[in-house]
Amino acid sequence: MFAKVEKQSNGIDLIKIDNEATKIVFTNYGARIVSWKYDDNNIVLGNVVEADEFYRQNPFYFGATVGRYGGRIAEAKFQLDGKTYHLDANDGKNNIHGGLKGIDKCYFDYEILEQVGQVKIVFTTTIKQTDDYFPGDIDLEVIHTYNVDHKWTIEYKAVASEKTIFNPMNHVYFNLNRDNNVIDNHSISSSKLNMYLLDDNQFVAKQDPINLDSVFNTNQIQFKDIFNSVHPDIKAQMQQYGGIDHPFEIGKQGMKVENKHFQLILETDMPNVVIFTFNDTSEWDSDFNIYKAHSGFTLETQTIPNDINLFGENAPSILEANQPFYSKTSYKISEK
Ligand code: G6D
Repeated sequence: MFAKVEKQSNGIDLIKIDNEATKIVFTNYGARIVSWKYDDNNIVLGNVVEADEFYRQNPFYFGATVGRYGGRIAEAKFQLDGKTYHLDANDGKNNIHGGLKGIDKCYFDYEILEQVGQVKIVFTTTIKQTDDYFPGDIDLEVIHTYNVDHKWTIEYKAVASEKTIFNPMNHVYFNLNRDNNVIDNHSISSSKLNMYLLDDNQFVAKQDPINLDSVFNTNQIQFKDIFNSVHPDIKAQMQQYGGIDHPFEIGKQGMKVENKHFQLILETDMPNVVIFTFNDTSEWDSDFNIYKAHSGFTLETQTIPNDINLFGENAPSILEANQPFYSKTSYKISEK
């Protein structure tokens, strides 16, 4: 296993890791994953051109580290300790993915550590309250590790200078199909698969999620079963959103996504996973936008979006001043 750095223009470096059957590429721009291949199969979207110009202009956040707050925040505001914070409204009147100066657009410093059986890239930056209008600055490390078992692990380590909210995640889109055709045929499973319903503004409506295993009477559910469900609540959500863009509660052991050829195992210590099936691809007017709806799916490990407005002082995303934050998520790919 080895890593090599390829310099691009615009200050973008590509860090390419070769592990025989699989190859994975990261960049300092947004501490993001650029490409992941199993033999010649693209496992993630956004890897058609491994070059700088592609990643700088892309509204889908391909592979980016997203934050400081991963999900939407209603009306771009929240209260903490009696003070109201006003954020960038970059999704209609809401805030999404950390706002206009989210960390997906940040150039991270980095160090590569080649270790026995793995390569580690430690990306560092400071998130400034003067950039994103959340309280406090945050010293952040995003550590990507790739190992001989074709397992990609992301660790987040952070310390905030003031009490704030912090909910980082990675916005990679997967597609395990060899022909990269739509992901409707992929199935998901976990010891628990509960889906939260959304209101008309894309926020969690009811705090009791639907148990999908009992709706579908199986513990292996294909995306197309959900897209075409006749269950009245699920059907209404699919009609409204064109697919899945919902927070899930999964079992402690993580979840599995598979098709005929590959399986992907997700493990995380975050409380929820937002699955987004890339429902509307028309937003990006570019020759690079070759994607149709359902070309990929995300597994965004985070708290329930808008938790600060839903749960107030009990929101899991609250981070106290000078207290270390640590979180870990991994994705392991294997051929069947
Ligand atoms: C996130 O949940 C959101 C989507 O609604 C958004 O369109 C996408 O990021 C870019 O997954």
